[in-house]
Amino acid sequence: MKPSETNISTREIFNFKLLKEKHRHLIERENKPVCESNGVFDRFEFPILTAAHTPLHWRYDLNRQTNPFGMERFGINATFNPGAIKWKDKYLLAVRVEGADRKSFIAIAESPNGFNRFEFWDSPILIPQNGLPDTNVYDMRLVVHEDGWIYGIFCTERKDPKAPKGDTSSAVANAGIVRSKDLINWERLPDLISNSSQQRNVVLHPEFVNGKYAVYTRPQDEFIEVGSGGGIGIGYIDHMENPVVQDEIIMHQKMYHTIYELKNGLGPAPIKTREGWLHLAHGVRNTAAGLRYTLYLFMTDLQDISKITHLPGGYFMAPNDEETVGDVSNVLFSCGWIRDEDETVFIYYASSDTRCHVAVSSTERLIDYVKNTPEDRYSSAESVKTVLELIFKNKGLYS
Ligand code: M1P
Repeated sequence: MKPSETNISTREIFNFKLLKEKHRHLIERENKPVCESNGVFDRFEFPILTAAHTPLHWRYDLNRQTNPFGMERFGINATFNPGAIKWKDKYLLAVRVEGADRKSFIAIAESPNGFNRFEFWDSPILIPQNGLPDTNVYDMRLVVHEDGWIYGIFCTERKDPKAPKGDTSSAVANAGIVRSKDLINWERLPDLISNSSQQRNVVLHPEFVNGKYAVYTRPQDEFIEVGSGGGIGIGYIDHMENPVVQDEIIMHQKMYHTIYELKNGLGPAPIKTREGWLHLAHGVRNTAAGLRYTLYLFMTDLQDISKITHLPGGYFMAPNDEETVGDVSNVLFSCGWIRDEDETVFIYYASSDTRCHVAVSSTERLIDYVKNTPEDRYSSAESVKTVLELIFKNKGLYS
């Protein structure tokens, strides 16, 4: 029977109380780890944040008089690519929230334990504008720097002023910078000044290096294509109030027939361990079905932070089951992780530009992974040799 054939009007069916109960139920849902057979990390049963987790008062006019049909007034399309920090004993994510209008904004969500009951703060962050208004902002990496500020570096996207008439899609990406002491009041600094026409995936290193700020960059020639300059870069800044990147070099180049053949970019700021700085990044390759984004790990030297000391071959994490499908399918992307006091590492990642997940590991497990996973040897024959070495090592240990 169609609703119009019943005697009950939509107005009578709509029930704000029920809507609130369902929303609360979703936020308080249990979330258990799912043991992976690879021994490196454990995923969790459910995504930790989806569009449906966003507060009802962001989406609905909750006044029956002005919203008699109980319509959503502001649609939310997705929640993804969160930055992360532990702050005052709470696990905080700076989430990329994308409206139905395609504009992204950043909102903080908080959990008491790092793996469930993530709940958005009352309102999203209103990022102050500098000279050139942002059209779109996304992918904020949060870093507590040793200078005492919490920095948020994000991508700011604007229409390309050089786009020919009629070209309504060419854009310019750069790194926008804000800082705060309380995550509520944000100061906008000038955008990154570098030699590249575009930058994305810019991440601040948490410590000074020879008295300077160090930034990981990803110079690119075009908005999507990195072109000739691709790779994860590193450069140095004297003062964040005038963020001019000096001495930028590429420390991890994209490479033929690897998981980062087309492009790569750093995820969150690195974690300092006794063995070196642990890095999480994404690598992109092309397939007949479109781009495939996977996550990989590497380690850099404690003294020379531009020197890679360990680079396991292949991906660390790839889209799995439900994760393969979404607005931009076949994508895993990460901007945040938290190393806890007991050395648990919460890895926050998003799947297919749609939803946020967590996987759990530990500093020890990740160090073991980067040190003992064989490197990519760049050909099928060499990969077979890697397998043969393991088979030989295991002789007598199986069956
Ligand atoms: O759609 C996948 C990702 O594409 C961009 O990342 P990158 O520049 O590294 O390719 C970003 O728009 C990112 O937000 C998005 O998840």
